[in-house]
Amino acid sequence: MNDRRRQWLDAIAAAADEASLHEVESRLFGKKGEVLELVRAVATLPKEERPAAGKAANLCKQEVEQALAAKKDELQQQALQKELHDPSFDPTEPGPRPRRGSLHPITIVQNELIDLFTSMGFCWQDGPEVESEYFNFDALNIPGDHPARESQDTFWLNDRNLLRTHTSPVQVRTMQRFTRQGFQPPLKIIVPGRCFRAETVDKTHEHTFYQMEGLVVDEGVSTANLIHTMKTCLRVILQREVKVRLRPGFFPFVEPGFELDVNCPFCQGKGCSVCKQSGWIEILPCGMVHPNVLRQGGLDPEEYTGFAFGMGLQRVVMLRYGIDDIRTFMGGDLRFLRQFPEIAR
Ligand code: FA5
Repeated sequence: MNDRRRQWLDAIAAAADEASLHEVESRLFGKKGEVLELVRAVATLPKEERPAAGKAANLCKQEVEQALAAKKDELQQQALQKELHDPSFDPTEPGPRPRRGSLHPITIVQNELIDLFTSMGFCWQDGPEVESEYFNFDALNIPGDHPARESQDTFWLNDRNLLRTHTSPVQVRTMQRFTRQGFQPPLKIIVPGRCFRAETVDKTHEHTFYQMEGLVVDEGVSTANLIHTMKTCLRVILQREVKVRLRPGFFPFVEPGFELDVNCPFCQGKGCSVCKQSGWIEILPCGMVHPNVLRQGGLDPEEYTGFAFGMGLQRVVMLRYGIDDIRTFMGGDLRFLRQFPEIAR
């Protein structure tokens, strides 16, 4: 054992740098390391020899371990000294800068939409996330027993307030404030914001998600205005020319109501797994503002008409970047977030 101990200590002493020391360490202490084999071999000796041999093997192991640790220290110090005395090394130079982080993709698209709509004369409005039953449902022409209330599974709070299920309540809030202050249309607003529904989370549904509401009220506003605005918005956000189609859709606060579909950008309408072979992706519920909603807002539906839309922001972001699972947005995985451009310095 003494010979081998000597050999091991010599091998440690002879290591010229950290890499070769690491090699020696693996040879001695790796899975089939020589030092560990020595300790294990004690068990194969006759019973009466084991205590003495075990003690000697452990002492030897300790000595080799200590020599290894001391050599590691020495080599690290040497490497540091070498670096410090390298004439090209400037200790006053700033270290590598930490990443500044990137905006969340929902924020990126939300900001672009705000820029786009404000450039078209829309004004950005906000509203409370804890909303009253009146603004979330009643003011939007959704009667108490209407099944539409159930289709948006609501997180109720104990005082008949709720977590808003959509951004549409800000339509009536804004119209009321606007008319109370004595203004008359045109009125053009967008409302980006967080919404909440008691939904089972899956690839396309979250309990907390983002919408962007839009509302335009003026004399003579028509479906043609709605289609033009939506096409412009989708072209800018999806960064390509888009074909759209309107299908009837039911929402009590619009009449007529539509589901606006966009020609599938992944297959150019030929049919693929993303669009479920239909060639179209449902992206934007919208419609002409219901007369009762205009009345709730203090406006005369004989005089004014309007359109409204409620875009699911995550869905637009998923289409834009080809993301196929909504849960990645809030999953907290930095590898996902780092794919988006770093914030400029
Ligand atoms: C509404 O919320 C209506 N307020 C939209 C509207 C506004 C219609 C104005 C007409 C006029 P809907 O429940 O379909 O509609 O939701 C709108 C969009 O929000 C959906 O197309 C979808 O993109 C998104 N959305 C709805 N529920 C979820 C959810 N659980 N997770 C993620 N996105 C959702």
